[in-house]
Amino acid sequence: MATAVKNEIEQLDAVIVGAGAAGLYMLHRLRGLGLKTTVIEAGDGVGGTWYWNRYPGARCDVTSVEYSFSFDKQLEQEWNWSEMMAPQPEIERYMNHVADRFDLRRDIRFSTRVTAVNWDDRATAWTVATDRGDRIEARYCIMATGCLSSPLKPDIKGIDSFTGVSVQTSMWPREGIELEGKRVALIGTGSSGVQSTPEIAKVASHLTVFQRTPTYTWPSMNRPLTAEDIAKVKANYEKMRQTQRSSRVGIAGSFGGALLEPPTAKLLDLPEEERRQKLDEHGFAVTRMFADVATDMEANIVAREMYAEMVRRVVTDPATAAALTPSDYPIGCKRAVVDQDYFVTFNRPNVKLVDLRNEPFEEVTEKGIRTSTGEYEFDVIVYATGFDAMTGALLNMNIKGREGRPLAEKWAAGPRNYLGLMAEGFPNLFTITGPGSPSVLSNMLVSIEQHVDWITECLSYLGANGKDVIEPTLEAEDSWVEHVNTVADGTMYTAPSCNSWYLGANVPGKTRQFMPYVGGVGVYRQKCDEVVAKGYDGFVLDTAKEAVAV
Ligand code: NA7
Repeated sequence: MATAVKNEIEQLDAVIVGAGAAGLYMLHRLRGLGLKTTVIEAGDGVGGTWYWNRYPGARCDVTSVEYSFSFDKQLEQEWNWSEMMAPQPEIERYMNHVADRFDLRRDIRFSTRVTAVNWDDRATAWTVATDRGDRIEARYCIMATGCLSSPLKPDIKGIDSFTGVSVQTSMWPREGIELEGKRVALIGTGSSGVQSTPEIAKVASHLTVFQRTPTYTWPSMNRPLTAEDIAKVKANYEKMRQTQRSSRVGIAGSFGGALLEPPTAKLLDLPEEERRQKLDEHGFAVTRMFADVATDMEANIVAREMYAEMVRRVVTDPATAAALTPSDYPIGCKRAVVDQDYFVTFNRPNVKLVDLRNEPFEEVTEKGIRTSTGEYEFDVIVYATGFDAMTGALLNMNIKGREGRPLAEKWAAGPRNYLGLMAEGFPNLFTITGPGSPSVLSNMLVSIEQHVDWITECLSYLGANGKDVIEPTLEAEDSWVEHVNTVADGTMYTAPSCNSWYLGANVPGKTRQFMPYVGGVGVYRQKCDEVVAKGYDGFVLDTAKEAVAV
């Protein structure tokens, strides 16, 4: 695509990258401060995750009423969620409603990608360049780029030679993909693969699921919301929001939607007979009902056996059931997947599981996929192969801080920052739900609002105190990184047998480091607030340098 080159440098107060939930709310708040702001968005619409991930079955795993903005009481009252866990089109509609309601679109540059972000010490500002020729100088730069927004396409030999339709779940076209009556391959059994499997199986003539690692997935409690449910929620929003903000994962447990606080009972305390009874009574959910499953490997192994028993109860073919059962990593290592009818789908005559551990890929061919046992022919190949999580989008933007130091260099051995919000050497650059914050371990909307509010208060404080620059000290950053690592140690998230995108383990060559903050949403909020109460403890606040004549 030819790009227009604009010579002049635009002068603004702030640039926000990304028009998902974080970018939209950030823009709204910065307007409130009177800052001249632009949002740069790669897509041609708003919604971020909910703009890109249009695959069949895409659905939020948090209760819709809780996965919503709290900043405007009228917005809360006028929007009606139709299901307990909203499907992608409904969340995308909600994001569009927010954009229109607060008149946000006029400050968003759509279909535009950031190509470089450079700190200019003399100007005390960031220069942001885009693929459409924009050059913007702004004092503040806010990355609202999301945690799961840099898609990974697997490195399989011959991947471009397939003559049918190839599609990634995270780049599903708005006009959809014709799957009716087609022979479909699905690669990947994380959340995206698990959610799309039952939906594709319903319409495809045949679905072949290629699995490298089986997944722990729990049945969703989704159901339509009644008028009574909605009325109850609307009468109680305020209390629900308070509970969310001080909770562990940003969820208040509306309609029993999630475990509000960790369980306390121990699985190992239960005699065998009672374990059986609990399994009969609660099914898969039993494996998430006991405290020691998250902390004691012995309990975790017992829970895994119970999980395997449940898979055997649902999946009729014993070999398929065995292949679908995780065995070599603990429950609680990866993000819990929530599904609707995943395992039972493998009982359909038009669905086949290929276990890549027994039958590895050899190549993608013109007609389909060849494994070590033969060639399968397809009309469509769907890649549900995940993301370069948490750091991918940030590192792809070519960010250079003080003295031209690339963020990629600073983070070569894993992300380092203070409070997940700012990194030393990168003044006035904020990351919303960055690594080192609860982010993906929480209800994202709650964590997004907390970060946006914190940043807004910070910029307002700088203005009120005649300051122009904020940057964390190296000491504050080091001690935060150490704290993030310490709280993750000893959890199932960092067990030696655990390989997750939280650890960067899904990206070849990425340093193994647990990226989100396990300490909990409430605890984290308190820590951020304490930093503010102590006059931005751990940060250096400064005034802009005089511009030097060239
Ligand atoms: P995930 O959870 O990272 O899942 C990606 C899946 O793709 C996973 O099963 C991978 O297997 C598989 N994969 C990746 N590369 C390959 C290759 N080369 N061959 C075979 N299989 C492969 O991404 P999702 O999009 O499903 O979910 C991400 C988050 O979005 C999710 O946690 C929710 O928070 C929403 P592996 O496990 O690496 O063996």
